[in-house]
Amino acid sequence: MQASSVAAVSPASQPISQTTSARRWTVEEVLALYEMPLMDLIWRAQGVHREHFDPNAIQRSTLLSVKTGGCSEDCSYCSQSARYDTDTERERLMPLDEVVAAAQAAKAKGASRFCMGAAWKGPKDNDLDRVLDMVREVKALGMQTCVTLGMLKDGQAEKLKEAGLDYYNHNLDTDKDFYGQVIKTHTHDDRLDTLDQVRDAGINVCSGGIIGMGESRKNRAALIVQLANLPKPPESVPINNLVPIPGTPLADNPRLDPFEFVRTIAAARIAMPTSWVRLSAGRQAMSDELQTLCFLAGANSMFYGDRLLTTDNPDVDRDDQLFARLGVKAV
Ligand code: SAM
Ligand code: DTB
Ligand code: SF4
Repeated sequence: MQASSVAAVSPASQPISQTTSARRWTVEEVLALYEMPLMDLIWRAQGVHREHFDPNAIQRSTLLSVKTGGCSEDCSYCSQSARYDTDTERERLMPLDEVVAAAQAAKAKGASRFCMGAAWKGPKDNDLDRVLDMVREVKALGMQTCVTLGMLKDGQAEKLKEAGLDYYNHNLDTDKDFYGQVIKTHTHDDRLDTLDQVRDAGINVCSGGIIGMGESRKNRAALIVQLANLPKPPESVPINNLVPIPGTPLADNPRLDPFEFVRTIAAARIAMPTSWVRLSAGRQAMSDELQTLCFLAGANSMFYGDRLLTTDNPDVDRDDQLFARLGVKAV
């Protein structure tokens, strides 16, 4: 097992970027986790979880799509690609005051982090300048800041850091060997390059993936390995269950067994013991009981708010009730 370098409980407000990972995982080792009986796997994941985190605390981030639709990329799952005929309308970059108002509302409802997403291959410098203002203003509200803007060019990560950015979300999304079957307009190596830039700029890394896209269990295990074996594991690891979007190539993909999703959460928890593992897209289609199984398997973060980027998320009342029923506190 990996040696721990953090205190038993790590508050959400404290990035755990000082954590180092000496442990390198192999695909065979993570596959072996997937193949454990589910009860044994959850037991092990919960044990790892309790070594590093308060098991009754869940971090909540609210998402806002600040630039929706019209994206040049061909990601087969995405409602925002200009290449597919989906219900998502193309919109311009949102004005600063509307973004700040949304962040204030999210803070009032109890979100600790505000994550702004843009449907870009990557930001142009003049667009980045406007996002920098958003980061500064949201930070000034006392919230943690996160953006997901696509691939970064030299110097852009440093500007985001100077503006006060806490986290940059950039998912590896799927195993390197499966990537080309889902996305052809950029590569897995392009994603790694941006993650390096974010890391080098001193911004916390948020990187995870999507499951249920037709990948094999081995592909899922390989994705976990590629995340865990980054020079430093991401501080935050979103695990998205595919939200099927009519009009995209993956619209009619067969649904994954929900227990396979739970296994993926558990494998991520065990392979990345000190990372915040986020139960991300797909909660709207999950029962309260399935979400609870994900928390038991080591998920300790989620998106909170009625919308993700272009699709629905459980409304905050349902989430508040679930937290109360479980005796879970938000951090
Ligand atoms: N354009 C930027 C990028 O690709 O990094 C930022 C926005 S993009 C929508 C952020 C992430 O949302 C993707 O990397 C993917 O993991 C997730 N995502 C997008 N559509 C999804 C869907 N239909 N189901 C689950 N996750 C999805
Ligand atoms: C992440 O891993 N999931 C979020 C966030 N990072 C940006 C996005 C989920 C999008 C789900 C589909 C949609 O709403 O468009
Ligand atoms: Fe564009 Fe990001 Fe959607 Fe890919 S996932 S099409 S890069 S918005």
